[in-house]
Amino acid sequence: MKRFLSISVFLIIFQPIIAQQNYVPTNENMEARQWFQEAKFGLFIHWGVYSVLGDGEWVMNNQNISIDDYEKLPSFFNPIDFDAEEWVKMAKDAGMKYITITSRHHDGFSMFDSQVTDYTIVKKTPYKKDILKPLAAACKKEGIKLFFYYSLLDWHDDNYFPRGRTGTKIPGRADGNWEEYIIFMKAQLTELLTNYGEIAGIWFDGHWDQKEWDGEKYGKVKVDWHYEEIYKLIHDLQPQCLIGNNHHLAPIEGEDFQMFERDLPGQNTTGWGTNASDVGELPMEVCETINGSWGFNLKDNKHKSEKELVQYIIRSAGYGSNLLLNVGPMPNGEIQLEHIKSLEKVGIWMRENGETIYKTTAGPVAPTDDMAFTRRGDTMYLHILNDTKELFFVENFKGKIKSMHLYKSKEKVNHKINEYGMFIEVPNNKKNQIDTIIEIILK
Ligand code: JFZ
Repeated sequence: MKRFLSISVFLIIFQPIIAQQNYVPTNENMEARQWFQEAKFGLFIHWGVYSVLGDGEWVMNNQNISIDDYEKLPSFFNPIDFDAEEWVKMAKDAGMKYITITSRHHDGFSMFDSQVTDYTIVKKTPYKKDILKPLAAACKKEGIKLFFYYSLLDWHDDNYFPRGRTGTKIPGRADGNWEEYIIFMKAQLTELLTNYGEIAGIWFDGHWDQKEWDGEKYGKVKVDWHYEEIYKLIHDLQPQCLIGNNHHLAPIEGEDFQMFERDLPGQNTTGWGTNASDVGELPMEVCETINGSWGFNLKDNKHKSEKELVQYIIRSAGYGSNLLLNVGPMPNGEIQLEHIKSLEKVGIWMRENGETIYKTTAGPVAPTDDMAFTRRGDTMYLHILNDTKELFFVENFKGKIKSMHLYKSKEKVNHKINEYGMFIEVPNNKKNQIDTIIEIILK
């Protein structure tokens, strides 16, 4: 009895996350992972009825807007200037290989035609049209892959109960049934994976809402997310579909890639991010905003510069990771001009230098504030991002070098390797403000 008790106590305290057990990715899935690993750059889109208020996608929680009041928003959402082709072309011209769009965010509003709820863009907005449909068609036409972001957390549905740590002050929420909520999510995921052709991946978010928090650290997860069933459902419907989950933990069985939110892999600069010890073996993706917000924010003018954006692509690639760069379209369906302009500049850089990014893996030395390495076969690219000295030092560099020259101009670069690392001589007038790329061919 005592033994039984301690086992049950153990199970309660360390409630395991039950994952898709004995998951063996199919060949299609392994190929998709390879494609993903090589793609390096994608567009994240946070778009929902919240854009009407111009205060980010968390506005319902942040302003404690009641269920009744928030339900008025869809009637103002009429994105007559939305043009899926334009978005996809913009992404493609920026050098992006895929798009990840919010099909349903924490506000619980479905941006697609769903039969299992009335709270959808088709049934509740004057626009009346599914936006994922034309987006899927445009992506297919342009050879861009499409991922759906899907929120596990829901501030609107009563069946999201027990409620999590967020949205607790939103008036008008009632108690509901968790198992019904799981059935609902599975039905919606089935729709998303049946009605839009091939879907490259599902990007889950919201797991952390159900983690206990004592003000300093997270505790156990309060609910059973049924990941085993959900992940299996997705892989049964579309085996190549890559599953990622923004839970900030080590990968759970059944997942196909690992994401890092506003954080380079394993850095945990936010404090609530992923620890270095939880960085797994799966393909990686870093996500970041183009200004300071995910959803459209009228007052956010902290637009990142071309230098910051390009350098973040390089730093991510230096960890072997993709960058998923976010824009939050406006309620009229347009993307802010500032962001279109930024992406155009990034696209020019990628056309000139993409060879040093796409299809590369992490280099021999981990990135520092001043540099990042990428590598393809015997060719390595040293990206000098921040250099004030004419003699650039790379610590711990080992390896036999056949030749070293500036990328593109092919001018020879002098270097010396000793037991501490490598010294590289780059005259100041040969340096580039954003990135000085040195091509190193190994023996
Ligand atoms: C999540 C979302 O809440 C956010 O709206 C956006 O979609 C982003 C990409 O992902 O952001 C988070 C996730 C977790 C925490 C904070 C923000 N957290 O654990 O504190």
